[in-house]
Amino acid sequence: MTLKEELQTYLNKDIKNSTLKEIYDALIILSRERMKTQNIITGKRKVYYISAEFLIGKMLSNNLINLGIYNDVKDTLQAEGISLADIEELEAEPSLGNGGLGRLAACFLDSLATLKIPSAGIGLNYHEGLFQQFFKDHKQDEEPNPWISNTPWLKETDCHFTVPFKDFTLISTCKDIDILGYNGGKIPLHLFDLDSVEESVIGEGIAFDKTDIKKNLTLFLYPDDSDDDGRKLRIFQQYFMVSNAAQLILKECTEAGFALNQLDQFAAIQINDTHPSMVIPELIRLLMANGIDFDEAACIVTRTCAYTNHTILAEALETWPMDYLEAVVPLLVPIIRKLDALAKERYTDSKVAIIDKNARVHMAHMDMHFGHSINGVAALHTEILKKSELKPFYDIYPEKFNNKTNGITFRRWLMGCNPELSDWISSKIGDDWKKDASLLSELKKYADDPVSIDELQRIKQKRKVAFAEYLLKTQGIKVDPTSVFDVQVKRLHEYKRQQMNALYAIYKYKQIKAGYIPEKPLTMIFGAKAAPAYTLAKDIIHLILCLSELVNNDPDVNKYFKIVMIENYNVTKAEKLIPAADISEQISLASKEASGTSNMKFMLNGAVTLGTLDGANVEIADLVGQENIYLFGKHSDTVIDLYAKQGYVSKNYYESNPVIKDLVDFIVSDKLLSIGDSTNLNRLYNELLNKDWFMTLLDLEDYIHVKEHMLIDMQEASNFGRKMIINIANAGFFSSDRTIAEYNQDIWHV
Ligand code: 26Q
Repeated sequence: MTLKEELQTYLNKDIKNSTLKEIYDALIILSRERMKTQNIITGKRKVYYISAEFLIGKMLSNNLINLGIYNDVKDTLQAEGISLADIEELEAEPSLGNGGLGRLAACFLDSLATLKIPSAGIGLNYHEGLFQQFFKDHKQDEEPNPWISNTPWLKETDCHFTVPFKDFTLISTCKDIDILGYNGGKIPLHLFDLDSVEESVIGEGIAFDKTDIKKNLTLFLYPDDSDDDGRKLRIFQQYFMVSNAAQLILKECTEAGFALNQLDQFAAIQINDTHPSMVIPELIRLLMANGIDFDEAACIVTRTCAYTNHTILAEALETWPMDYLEAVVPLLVPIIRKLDALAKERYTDSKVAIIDKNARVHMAHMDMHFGHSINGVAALHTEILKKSELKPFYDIYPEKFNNKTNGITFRRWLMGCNPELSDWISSKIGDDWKKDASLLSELKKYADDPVSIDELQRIKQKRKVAFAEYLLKTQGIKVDPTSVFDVQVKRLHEYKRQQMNALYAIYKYKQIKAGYIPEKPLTMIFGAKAAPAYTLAKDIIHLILCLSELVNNDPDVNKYFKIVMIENYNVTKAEKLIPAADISEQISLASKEASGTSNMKFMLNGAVTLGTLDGANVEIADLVGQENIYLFGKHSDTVIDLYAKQGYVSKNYYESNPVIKDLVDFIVSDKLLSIGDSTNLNRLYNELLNKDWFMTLLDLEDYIHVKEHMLIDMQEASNFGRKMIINIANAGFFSSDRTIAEYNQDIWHV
């Protein structure tokens, strides 16, 4: 049977007489049937990747790619005048993540399956996920993000566990999503949930009754933790996740024929940041309940668990007050106290204590004492962990520290989102790069070939036209597809310095107003969600939206310059935008961005990085060479030194540099105040002037200078095209297949 015939059997009619929804449904059945025949990847030893987030994105195209029928499906539909892209619109994007850490977990599952490593992901099935972002009055508005009814991939299972909290126990359910490997085979993503959860407890926006745990437990990812109930709810969620994980792992250990004291021979558990850290005491508790004594249980668990750190920001390293733990998970309290006592017996330095003098439990400290591996996510990040942030731990456990530079799956971030570029690469160097990404380096020989450069730029141009159409359709904003697409998309955080980019936008606006018309028009594109309680992040969004209103409606300016903020930036939008980007903005304050992964996606799609020497940008720069990346700003050691000496005073930069003063003052100019809200704009203005904790003004002048230089270079298309090819040719290192192979070799040994 041909694919067309097969589809028509499921449709019960011709493709051309079917609606998009009918074709979508038929494609889902077809994929599911094929997925059923794929074997679950099994073996003697198994990796469990526990994570609060799995930002997996839509699955249909990805599944078709990994089943090896994507092109066949696309061509079959195309022959009937139907675009697969239109069909994809019908699938909801699972809302199970927030940013880099969650998307990394999703890329890792794809690579685990592709490398045929027996493994499973374990997380929670948030019904409303991360909030949906809307813009209203130039501000972020938050709404629930229901996605489950529009995804066909969640499978019911008959797996249930009993989770004991202080005042009640809950019976879990488990929904699975199959993750396919590129060469066949599949692994499960287990998403634990509760049958009693009720959307009806949600009131205005994303507000809800935080105390009704049975109804709210798996409603939202990262519920507001600005009050006690919110913080406790997060502990409820975390414990629910890890207790289910621990019970499942022990059950599978036994079923695989291992005794529980052989757990470390059967399982390798990766703790994705500190959100799943309570799996350590929970496993010890369960092992003890099975007759293993505490000391032995602690040793077994230490050999089984490994911890990944994703951030250097102290405020993101979770610490929980002991009395919260008493109130939510009292069964863990004696175990955590014993672990703390053991650690204190071994090491007297108070900096490495699990429970500090304020009776707060440092989750990462528990991971580092009672896990066998501690890894950072890019070379610079791991070095900073060793030298400063986690130095006391490096001093006692140097052998535990290792680096695993992040990666991305090329199935989604090239073959799926940019099929034309993918085909072009294959036309140059053959198909083998799809299985061995390092082969992309063979593209280097085309870097000076004018025909290849021209072909590549035509592909980029098509993506830009397509994105411009999408933007018009979805947000009613018209942009010039021949303009430079300058893109910064990531969670909104001061350290990522979207505010610095916004100050550049003010600079450009003023330049054009003063008659300095750019040779090539510029479109600045932002996309970011701010945590709902992060006031300053929301002020920055407000500034960007006000600037967008001002610039896009000024007839002197809008022919040459526009500013767009993508509403509700997510994986689906990233897949459309990243292939269309010319400039990849990676402008975090050096030392603060652990790795970044969008930097890798942009590079792979032929955008050139404008960035600081931070996170994985350092490795990108090493790979492509100085002439193929635009670097600016102070280096991480200078920044770390400034923090240590409290040597940065933003006002000095403001007062001594008239250009900087002029740009910052514009935030509270009449022009902007007539568009925006004076409370928000003044707060941001005062912050930049009087605090500016992430040193925006430190690098602003250099940033403007280098960005202007980059824009001038872009006027010479062939020279810039060379840089694009060199970037793609060097992106192979950033395949998550490489990253996962390293985790396996150094940490998991499966
Ligand atoms: C902590 C405490 C209370 C509430 C929330 C949190 C919290 C939530 C999410 C802390 C951290 C996160 C997410 C962090 C994250 O996404 N980190 C990113 O991880 C990527 C993958 O390693 C890196 O590339 C990025 O550099 C890093 O920012």
